[in-house]
Amino acid sequence: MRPPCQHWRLCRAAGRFLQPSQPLSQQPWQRRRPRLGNGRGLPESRLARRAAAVESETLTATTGGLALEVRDVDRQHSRPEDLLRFEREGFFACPQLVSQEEAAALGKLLREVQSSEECELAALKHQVRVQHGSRIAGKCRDAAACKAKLRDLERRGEVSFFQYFNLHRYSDEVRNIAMSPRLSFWAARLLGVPRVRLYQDAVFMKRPGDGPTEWHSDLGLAPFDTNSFVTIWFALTPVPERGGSGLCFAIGSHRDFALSYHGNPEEDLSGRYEVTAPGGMTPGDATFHHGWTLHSAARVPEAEGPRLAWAVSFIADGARLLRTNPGAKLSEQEDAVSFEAWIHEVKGGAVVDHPLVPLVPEAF
Ligand SMILES: O=C(O)CCC(=O)C(=O)O
Repeated sequence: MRPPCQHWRLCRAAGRFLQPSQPLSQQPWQRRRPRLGNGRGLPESRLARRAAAVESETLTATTGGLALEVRDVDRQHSRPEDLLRFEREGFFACPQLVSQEEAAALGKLLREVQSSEECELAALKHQVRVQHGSRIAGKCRDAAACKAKLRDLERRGEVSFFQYFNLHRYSDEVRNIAMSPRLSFWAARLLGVPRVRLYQDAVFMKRPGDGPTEWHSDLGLAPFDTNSFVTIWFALTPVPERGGSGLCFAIGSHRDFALSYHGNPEEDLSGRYEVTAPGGMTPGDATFHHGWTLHSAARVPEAEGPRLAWAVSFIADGARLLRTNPGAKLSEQEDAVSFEAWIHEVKGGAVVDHPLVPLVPEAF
């Protein structure tokens, strides 16, 4: 039996799903994940050059000693009945998608990259942008200025958790892992498509005292006219069976077409879905969720250390950009960092074929 996960009621507002414990007018309209400054991390030209170089090179998937090839167990665990479950429920748990040793190496690599001055500053700016808006974030030139903007919020326990977006744009090693055969095998299998593109990755660091992850679905924050979007979420630190901060899922919410068709944006969705969490996780365990699946995560208990997770999101190759002014529509979304650098180079309604949304080499 799946353990119930009932820490929040669900409510729908303007397409987002938030904690109704706050008055609706004060809802952040986001999952309160910080956004990265200007969304680029690196200068655009450097980014594009790096992206193009990696796309044209053959990926060996052996990065820093970490080889994420497709294993027999991956094929065995992606039988038609497993894929059907994902299709019906909108998520799927995959114990040891990477082994504990691989998870330790991955965690070490990600921590190294995220702790670079460049990434730390980007994460801090993102946090300021989420909490104070882009105008104020734009004025924060360095880490000290960002921290000063966050200090009072932190004192009041109002800082949400830290996010380090798109580390694959800073590190070829991270990029090779995000685009490895094992991850793309699963992404393509679950979506039922021949090829996928890497859209974004993010390390989510939630410390005791940080906020919860509010109910949301990833596709609501992304500029694609597609339903083919999947996220792989890795635990990099243990998630305890009870009181942990793994993801909770609203079962079947990704195919609740009646809600988007007939629903009322202010509706309280409590009781509409069965809500579940895969329970305790050890580093290397992963969950996959569909782009429309509503998900959330609790705060980290005071007695614990920071919870680290890495999420990698893919879209089907061939997915199109939203037709009408997607940049403007989504520019205040917290995931804008993942598309700001390239969205103006793709026409509305066109197939997304851009080096910053790289096509993953076929893995199987
Ligand atoms: O790790 C979290 O708490 C949030 C993760 C999330 O929202 C996602 O992977 O889409």
